[in-house]
Amino acid sequence: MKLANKRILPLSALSLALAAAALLAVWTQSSPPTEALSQQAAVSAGDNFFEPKSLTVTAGTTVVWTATGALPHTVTSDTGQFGSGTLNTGNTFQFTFSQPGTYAYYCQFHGTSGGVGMSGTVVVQGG
Ligand SMILES: [Cu+2]
Repeated sequence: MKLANKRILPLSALSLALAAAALLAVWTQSSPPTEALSQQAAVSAGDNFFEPKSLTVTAGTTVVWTATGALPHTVTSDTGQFGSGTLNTGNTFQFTFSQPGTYAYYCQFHGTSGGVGMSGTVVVQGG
């Protein structure tokens, strides 16, 4: 049995080294470059509200709206800076906010500009 043990030990050490090398390779490949990191935030468009109604993000964040209700909705900027068109259930719309400020929007079917009815705001803070 002693001879058998001596043969197994080096093999086990080699297996461990190979496993460690494999793990390191996977870890290295799955680490994204720092400059490619981007922030995302999510808003859902329900019937008939945006959740969260007010969202605060840092500049450079991409906000993704998802239609989660049964009714069609839109994500329409009060000032015309962005507009989704009609979103049916499961559809998404995204917009990247690069400049700090407060961005008001509404649903064309269930609200109007100025925060009336189905509406929301995205507050963008300096990165
Ligand atoms: Cu709506």
